[in-house]
Amino acid sequence: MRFTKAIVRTPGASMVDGLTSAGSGKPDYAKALVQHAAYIRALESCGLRVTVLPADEAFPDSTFVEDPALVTPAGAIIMRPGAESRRGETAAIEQALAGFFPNFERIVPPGTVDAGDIMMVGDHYYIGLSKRTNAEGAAQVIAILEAHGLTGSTVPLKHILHLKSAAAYLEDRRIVLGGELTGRPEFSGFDIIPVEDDEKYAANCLWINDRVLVAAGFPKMQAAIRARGFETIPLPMSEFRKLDGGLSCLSLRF
Ligand code: CIR
Repeated sequence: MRFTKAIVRTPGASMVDGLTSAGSGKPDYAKALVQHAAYIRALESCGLRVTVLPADEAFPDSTFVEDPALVTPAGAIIMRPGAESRRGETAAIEQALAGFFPNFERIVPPGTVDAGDIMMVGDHYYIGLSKRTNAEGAAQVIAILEAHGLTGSTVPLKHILHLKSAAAYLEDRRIVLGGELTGRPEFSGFDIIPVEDDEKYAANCLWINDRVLVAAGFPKMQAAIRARGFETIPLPMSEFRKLDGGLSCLSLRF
């Protein structure tokens, strides 16, 4: 598969009030803007045309555009975010996607889903059951996928925020797995690239058109991905990490 487009949203100054469990302090907004700009340049260097949405101060976590929508080759699904403070992000993301997708499916109550819990593996979608994504929401996603000839299955999670906090699919059956996902039977048929415990954060890397964006400062992860023949693009992510955000969270790719 090849991606041609991406949507991102500039972080707002209100990001300092974003949700977090990291316990590493508030992000430095000026630094976050610089890191975000580098992220956009990296997407462009992978051949993507990037739509940059303006900061939305009303929603401190709105720079994490991956969560409020799932974009599949069969169309877009508007999520119902698990965190109350993020629910209102969906209206603006739907508006942004309307330029690219003619109609939408929607997750409805009592379902909740953050698309950071959804990992696309070809025509199959793994859906993490987390504090944000409940079984009802996952069942709705699977029903929508199946109506379009795609499939989905669930992966119960214990501690991580989202499925993709600890996993990334690098195409051709290669999958990066760390933390509580290490050794999980759901992924036994894959070519696993393990993440060492002291580099857990780096599991959230991002395959784009045969290059892989990797958080800077994780040399073992970078070496492991390079050893598979990929060119890697290291990106500083410290300020988004303070909000539990990773590389995939910052864009919608299609
Ligand atoms: C949140 O807790 O919702 C944000 N602070 C971080 C979201 C990260 N998104 C992702 O992993 N897909």
